[in-house]
Amino acid sequence: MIAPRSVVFTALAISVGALAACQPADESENQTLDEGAATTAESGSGSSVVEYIARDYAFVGPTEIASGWVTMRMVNEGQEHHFVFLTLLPEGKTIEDYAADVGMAFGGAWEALQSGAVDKAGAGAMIGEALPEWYASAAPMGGPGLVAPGKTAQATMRLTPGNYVMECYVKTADGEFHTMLGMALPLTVTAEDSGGRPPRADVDITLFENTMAIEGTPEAGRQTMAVNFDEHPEFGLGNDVHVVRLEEGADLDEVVEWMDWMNIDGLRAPSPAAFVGGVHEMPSGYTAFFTVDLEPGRYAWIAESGAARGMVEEFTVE
Ligand SMILES: [Cu+2]
Repeated sequence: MIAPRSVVFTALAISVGALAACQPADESENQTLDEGAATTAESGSGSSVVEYIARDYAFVGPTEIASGWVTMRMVNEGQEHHFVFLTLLPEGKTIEDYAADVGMAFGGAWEALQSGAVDKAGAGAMIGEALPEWYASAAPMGGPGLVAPGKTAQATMRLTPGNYVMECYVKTADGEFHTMLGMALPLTVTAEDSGGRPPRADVDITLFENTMAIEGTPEAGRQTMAVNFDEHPEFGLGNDVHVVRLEEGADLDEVVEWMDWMNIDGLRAPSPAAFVGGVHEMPSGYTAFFTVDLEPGRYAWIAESGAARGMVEEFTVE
């Protein structure tokens, strides 16, 4: 049984049918990674690595950064899981417009879901109706994935200049989106190039039409994954990849259920397992990277609402 299309989108990731129209003209450059350069994310100029601290509930860090390859590192000093979801706003739109128009659309649907007034399909339809037309020209631009308290998430993206919103829409135990409690920060990406280079990847992941193709086996220690976004969704956005550690007795089905914010307990504290990082979705044709520290044990690659559609795969680190 295939869920109605309106159900399957991640929060703040709906109705971006015109995504192709807002991709940068030099998008093809992005696909040519410099395989010969034995660089790491850290070896570019200082400005290519930007650090944020996530607290319950705020991001602390720069609100203006250089463009090009940028490594965003987020130290989670809070008591709950956090992430950064980056949205490139259309010209002339601000974080205030985003909060008022987009935040309200999701907030309203979430209230209706919680009260039982609508099911997930109904909530999806509500969001579709409430979102402003301009949101179709916004673009998801990655950002470090879910990470447990005390851990650091790191993702590397190629960012074009413009006005962005950084946000975390994990929910508190009371069911409030962190976004609404202060985890939304305006970010200006300037025309100045960061001088950063894409890192070399240990594992290559390609997302295509709700599938996850994984090449390579992660080893213990620091590992970098390349994520190729090859999806061409007709409506809505593509998927993302997060890494969750499965301690003895962890129930992967429970984690899958948790990944969908439209579930009452979805993305809501406490999380059923500890995440170690990942990267959020980008437009089709982009490649992003994320770096994680892996200890021997059982893990899974998992997408957000895509998890329920089978975008989840266990792996073991020896
Ligand atoms: Cu958060």
